[in-house]
Formats: sequence, C-alpha cells, structure tokens
Amino acid sequence: MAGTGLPRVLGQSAESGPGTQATRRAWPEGSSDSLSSGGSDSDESVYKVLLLGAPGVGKSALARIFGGVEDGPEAEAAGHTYDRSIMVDGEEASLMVYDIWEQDGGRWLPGHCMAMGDAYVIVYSVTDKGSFEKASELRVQLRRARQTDDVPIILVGNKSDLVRSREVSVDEGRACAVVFDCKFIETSAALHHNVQALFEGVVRQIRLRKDSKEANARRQAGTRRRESLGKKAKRFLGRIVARNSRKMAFRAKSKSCHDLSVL
Ligand SMILES: Nc1nc2c(ncn2[C@@H]2O[C@H](COP(=O)(O)OP(=O)(O)OP(=O)(O)O)[C@@H](O)[C@H]2O)c(=O)[nH]1
Ligand SMILES: [Mg+2]
Repeated sequence: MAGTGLPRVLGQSAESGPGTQATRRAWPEGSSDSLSSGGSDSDESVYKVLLLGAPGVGKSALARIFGGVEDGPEAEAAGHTYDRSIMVDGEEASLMVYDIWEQDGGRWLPGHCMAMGDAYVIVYSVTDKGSFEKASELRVQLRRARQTDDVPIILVGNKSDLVRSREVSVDEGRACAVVFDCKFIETSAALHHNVQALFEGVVRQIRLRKDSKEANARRQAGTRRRESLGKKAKRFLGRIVARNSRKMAFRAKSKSCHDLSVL
C-alpha cells in the first residue's frame, strides 16, 4: 500500500534468485516518501537494479537497508533479491534489487547479470583502493556488454564512516564517475547515510531514460518548486559559467555527477 511507510521483501521466483522473506521497516533516514509492496518481476514496470562490486564492499548491507532487513539471522533467511515500491517525486516506482553478483556457485553468470539490469549500482569501499580499481573494470565490462543501451550506472563509494582508514578520496571517486560517464554518491551503510538518496536516484535515472520528456519535465517542475532560491541561482550561474569555458564545463559535469536527478 502506498503511504504506509512500510517496505516489504517478497518471496523468490525462478527469475529472482534465492529465497526471500517478508519483513517490515521504515526508511532509516526518515522521509515524506512512502513505500509499499512491489509487483512481480515479470512486470515491465518493475525496474531491475543490480548491485555489482568487489567482495566485502557492502553490497549486501546496502541491499538489506533497501529491503528493510536487519543484519543477523533474518538477513541470512532473506536471500539476495529485494522487491519493493518507493515513492519518488510523488510517484510510485517498483524496484527489484538483485544482490547476486558472483554468488551462488556461478549460477548467476556475470554475462547474465550484465544483460538483465535496468540500472546498475557499482559499489566500492572508500577504505579499499583495490575495490575502487575493480569498480572501473566493472564499468568497462558493462560498457562492453551493453554497448547500444543507455543504462544508468551509479558509482557508489561505501563505508564513508570509516574516516581514518579511507584510501579513496571523494575527488577520486567523482573524477572516476566523470571519466566513466556515470553518477556518483558516497554512502555509509553502517550509518544508513545516503542509502535512501541512492535508491531514489536510481529511480530518477531510470525514469529520465525510459519515460517521456513531458513526464520528466512535470516531475522536475514539481521538484524545482520546492528548491530554495539560493539553489536555483547556483544552478543558473553554473550553466552560464559552463557555457563560457571547456574547463568550466568539465567542472560543471564533475559537479553534476553528484546530482542523481539529472542526466
Ligand atoms: N563501517 C562500515 N562497515 C560496513 C559498511 N557497509 C558494510 N560494512 C561491513 O563490511 C562487511 C562486508 O559487508 P557486506 O555487505 O557483506 O559486503 P558484500 O559486498 O555484500 O560482500 P560479498 O557478499 O562478500 O561480495 C560487513 O562486515 C559489513 O558490516 C559501511 O558503510 N561502514
Ligand atoms: Mg554480499
């Protein structure tokens, strides 16, 4: 049901991978956006989102927060696929989040994973340079696998709470996103920081590609009405400056890779 603020993790299907279990919990960061149970995965209106990334970077932690599943035995039972609807910009969207990368003894082949997503979330840990390099590799693999498709890719630097053991700076993450033409966000699954923004951003990125220009313009108009005057002025100035120099244009792009509500 929309408006209840309750997520639901649905059961498994042949397509959706290992078993899942129903559970209920509100978004940790608190939001006016509401949540409800998702549809079936054969439904085209359900967006398939794949989590990719090196081992141990926090893919499952992020997926569980999305699914409203607590760590511990419940998480073990919940499996690797989370089906849930969220309200974004006043409209409901159903997401199926797959946390199946390189799991289940190779049942989910990398090629299959790379072919099935409507959006990809490539996760690295900001405390692990190797995982950052792996993220670039995955981006290249994805580009190869989906040459003709314009699928949204969001690069996620997780574990931002581990300040002292950071090995990858925000600037490095952002530069990588600019070079590889994807969006970028840092999260902390441990603190539940930016997790909601990540999945709402995924929905916006999919909509910007799949829905009509009119539908997106209507949503953006709604969002901009709520935007502060200062933000509006900044965006306007940014556009003027970007027009004036290529270097500035690169800078503007590097700023916009943080904005998951624009292409
Ligand atoms: N401090 C901190 N620890 C985290 C964060 N996200 C995940 N972890 C921890 O990192 C470890 C690995 O997290 P997982 O979610 O299992 O990582 P994964 O990417 O699913 O790993 P694989 O399934 O092995 O590929 C666990 O001990 C988590 O508790 C975070 O944001 N901050
Ligand atoms: Mg995992």
